[in-house]
Amino acid sequence: MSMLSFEKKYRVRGGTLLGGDLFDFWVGPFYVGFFGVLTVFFTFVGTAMILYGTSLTNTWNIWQINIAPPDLKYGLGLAPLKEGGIWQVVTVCALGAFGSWALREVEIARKLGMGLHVPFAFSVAIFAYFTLVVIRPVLLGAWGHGFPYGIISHLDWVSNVGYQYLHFHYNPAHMIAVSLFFTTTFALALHGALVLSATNPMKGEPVKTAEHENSFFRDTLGYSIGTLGIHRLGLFLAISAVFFSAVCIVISGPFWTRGWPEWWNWWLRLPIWS
Ligand code: 07D
Ligand code: 07D
Ligand code: U10
Repeated sequence: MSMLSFEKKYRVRGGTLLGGDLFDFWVGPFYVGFFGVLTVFFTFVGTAMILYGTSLTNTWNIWQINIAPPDLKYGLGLAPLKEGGIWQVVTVCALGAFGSWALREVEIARKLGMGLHVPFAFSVAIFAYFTLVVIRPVLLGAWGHGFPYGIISHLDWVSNVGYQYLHFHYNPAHMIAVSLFFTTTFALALHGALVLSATNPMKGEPVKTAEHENSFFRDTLGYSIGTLGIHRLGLFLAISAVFFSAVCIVISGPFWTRGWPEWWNWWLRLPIWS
């Protein structure tokens, strides 16, 4: 990819967290940095382990590839490579790659003198993954509670774990997370539509500005959150959705072992009914 005219201006030295000047350069459009090298390393080892694990099975069908976590009998110990050890190595590599990617984002943001909002947002996704494969398995006492790495197999895991609690939709934190995900897409649709309607008006109409955008929502709802505000809200909604997802799965097992519908019995037990 050729370099855009403004890119040259912003390719400045410094801002690195580690490695000083050593990896402070670009390869094509990509900034490298110490954490770029680390990302490539973890990605390479992790992908190689997935390929090795798959070579031990009798399928190369992309949908059926499955790297399973160890049996529950191995608890929180290391398992032999072919009995879940590969999953453990892949998990370390995945966390290493995601973490390095986030830190590479931090270095790029520092170079540009920007805020750290993007790496922060990505960290929340990493936190959800960390909850699924580290926090919850540790609380339950076995790595075997992590989810398997495979396109279809990880869906089976979600379904099985869901039905283990009878009806996962009754999990209150799952309800909050789902509602926040719906709200996030609703907000993005409104925002995308509003910006397009102002900047891409009917033929012959001049391009509109934030005043029109504010007026539209004040006329419609009586209130406009504003052009900066909608981005704050979007970030807040999205990270909250993922945060409550992490909560909904970490409480399933470690803090609530029965079916989720039963949790709602607290309502029937309120003293006001007797
Ligand atoms: C569009 C950005 C691009 C990213 C993409 C994903 C890989 C995996 C690996 C063959 C929005 C790249 C995929 C590198 C290949 C191997 C070994 C992001 C965009 C295109 N899931 N999930 C998918 C992951 C979990 C669930 C698709 C990852 C949890 C359900 C893809 C993780 C639970 C459904 C995928 C992860 C869960 C999916 C599309 C990690 C609860 C679907 C993802 C690291 C969160 C959907 C066949 C997408 C599907 C789907 C990847 C975790 C549930 C394969 C990397 C355990 C119910 N998941 N997932 O567009 O079609 O994300 O599945 O945590 O229905 Mg999943
Ligand atoms: C974990 C992904 C992290 C990704 C990272 C990046 C790469 C690089 C490279 C493209 C969290 C990876 C990057 C690999 C790619 C290139 C180049 C995101 C993660 C770090 N559910 N449910 C959720 C709904 C049911 C169940 C969350 C809806 C059933 C279980 C969300 C419905 C039962 C779990 C959600 C529904 C059930 C969940 C997922 C509807 C099954 C979880 C979002 C309409 C019978 C999971 C933390 C998320 C969770 C989860 C939504 C139904 C079970 C709120 C809308 C009733 C067991 N469900 N669910 O967490 O909370 O994203 O995980 O029916 O574990 Mg559910
Ligand atoms: C937003 C915005 C806004 C904008 C925007 C955007 C949000 C208003 C101003 C941005 C939004 C978009 C562009 C829209 C589309 C985006 C999505 C829908 C999100 C999902 C994105 C994707 C699916 C794309 C994913 C692509 C990725 C992650 C890039 C992949 C790149 C790499 C793998 C390279 C990464 C580089 C690194 C780590 C640095 C160092 C490495 C290199 C330079 C590579 C060279 C390698 C070596 C030298 C070593 C050799 C390596 C080996 C041997 C190992 C390789 C191993 C492998 C397995 C490959 O709000 O404003 O507009 O635009």
